[in-house]
Amino acid sequence: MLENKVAIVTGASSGIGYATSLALSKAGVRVAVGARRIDKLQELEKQIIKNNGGDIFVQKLDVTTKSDCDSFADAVVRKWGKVDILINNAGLMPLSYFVNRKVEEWERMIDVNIKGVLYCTSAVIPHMLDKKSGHIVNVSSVAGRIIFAGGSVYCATKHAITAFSEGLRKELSPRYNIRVTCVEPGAVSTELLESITDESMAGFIQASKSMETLGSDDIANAVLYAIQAPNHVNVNEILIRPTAQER
Ligand code: NJP
Repeated sequence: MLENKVAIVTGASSGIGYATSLALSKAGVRVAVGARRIDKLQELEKQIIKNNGGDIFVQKLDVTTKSDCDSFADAVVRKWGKVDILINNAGLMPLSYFVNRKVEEWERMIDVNIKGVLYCTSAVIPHMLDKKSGHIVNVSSVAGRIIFAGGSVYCATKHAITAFSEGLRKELSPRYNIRVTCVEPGAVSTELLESITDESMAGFIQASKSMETLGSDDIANAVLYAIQAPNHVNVNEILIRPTAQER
């Protein structure tokens, strides 16, 4: 049922975005992948072509630049005539204690984790409204549900995405047949921890690394579950933790 659907995946150059792009392509979806590291996207392109000869569109995308998001969506529509699915996945998590005043990192999180999601959603909305169908998947976090010390700003950005997803659902699903899913992963083994520069988070990093975490494929499967559901089924929220994770 996903054959020939068109999906945009942001932050597709590593981790969850990379795995989700592969999984979507395997299911027959034409994937348009965006991120800043074009070399990584080209590796993904090679892998998709080698694995299943799937259709893929690669374009550099910085989600903090609204014009980049608009031109990405426009290019996809020019190529394939539509956008069925948007996976708002790009994000970063430079955790820090607030007293350490890592202002530039707060700003980057707000720009990527919140504004990037708004810009990309805004870029695809006109195309989905036109055909009265679509599916927007926002990758939030368990940090969009709970709050922990050292995560005040990250948790704030992810709470914003959880709230935005529910607002969007209320506005778009009943009126325009556009489904909205908020995926909230716990610890997943990816490059995400590498953005942490605050040395006082060493204990958090150690604890995360010593636990049996989820793999990116586990989240890709959750995304597939939501988008494969029949059109009358709106899977709104998926919270998924490693069994070993308490918080
Ligand atoms: O992390 P990572 P994940 N414009 O670092 C991209 C959430 N999450 O897969 O631009 C465009 O491997 C970056 O691409 P590049 C998390 O909050 C995770 O774990 O080339 N893209 C890369 O592809 C995030 O929302 C865990 O550097 C930008 C991607 O983002 C999502 O999962 C737990 C960009 C990050 O890939 C994927 O993260 C959780 C920009 N300006 C939530 N800036 C977890 N891993 O434990 C960054 O609760 N990217």
